[in-house]
Amino acid sequence: MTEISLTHLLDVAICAAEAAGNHALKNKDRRKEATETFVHDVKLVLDMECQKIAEGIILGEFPEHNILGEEEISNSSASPYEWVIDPIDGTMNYTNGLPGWCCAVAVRLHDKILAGCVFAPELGNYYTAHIEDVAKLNGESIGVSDTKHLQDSMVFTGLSKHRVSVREPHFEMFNMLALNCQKIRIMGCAALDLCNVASGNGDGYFETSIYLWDYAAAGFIAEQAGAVLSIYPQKEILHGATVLCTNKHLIDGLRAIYTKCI
Ligand code: LIP
Repeated sequence: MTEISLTHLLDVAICAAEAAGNHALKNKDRRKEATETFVHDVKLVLDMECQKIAEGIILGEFPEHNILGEEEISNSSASPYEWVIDPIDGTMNYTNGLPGWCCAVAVRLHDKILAGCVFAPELGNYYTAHIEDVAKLNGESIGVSDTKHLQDSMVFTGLSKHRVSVREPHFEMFNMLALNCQKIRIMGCAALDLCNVASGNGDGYFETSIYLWDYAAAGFIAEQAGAVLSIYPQKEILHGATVLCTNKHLIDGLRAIYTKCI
């Protein structure tokens, strides 16, 4: 198997995220076209269109690679390379005309992420990293905050689309975060929350019942920016997990909250 350079992989991730993100941006007038509506979620026509655009870029360059996307999975090949795609993360923000959405593309080799890009079209932000380079925002190096105490921290979180009752663990986690952190924020886009942690525009991220495609690229970018990323898989949700991400000072505090709530 020929070795693919990290810069080549990252360039393709950027191209794929950019093409998908720009398609969603150009078609905002169609942002309400839904294929399915759920109690706490929506599936958009543009979700699938953007997934296909990202896939087309990737498979055009690497036809033998595998794809794991929010809208589609194609893992027929024996290739150890897999591209993880969230065509529109922050779907409900996008469909409601809010700017906090993005397209996230990561590539992993034998389940280890090598490169990733998160493109937020309405913010004009490209978050990028590969395994041998630091995390960057629009080409400039970024790093996590140095906040040392939870009571001085701002932590991003979310309420899962799977929430069915107030006894769900994430409501208890939400309460614990609200009591122990200076501020919590629900911005509705896991990938941008993690990128905000990476750039120091917030101190931590903590969410349960979140999917691999939501956090793969952005969690990797946060790690390359100096964050500690803890993933706790949830067996009851395929590709679902509880995800914690913060700087080295706050990780024990967030882990303690998680341990109390599970
Ligand atoms: C969203 C996540 C967000 C979470 C929402 C939803 P989507 O992903 O980014 O953090 O709280 O429930 O899962 O559905 O917009 O791709």
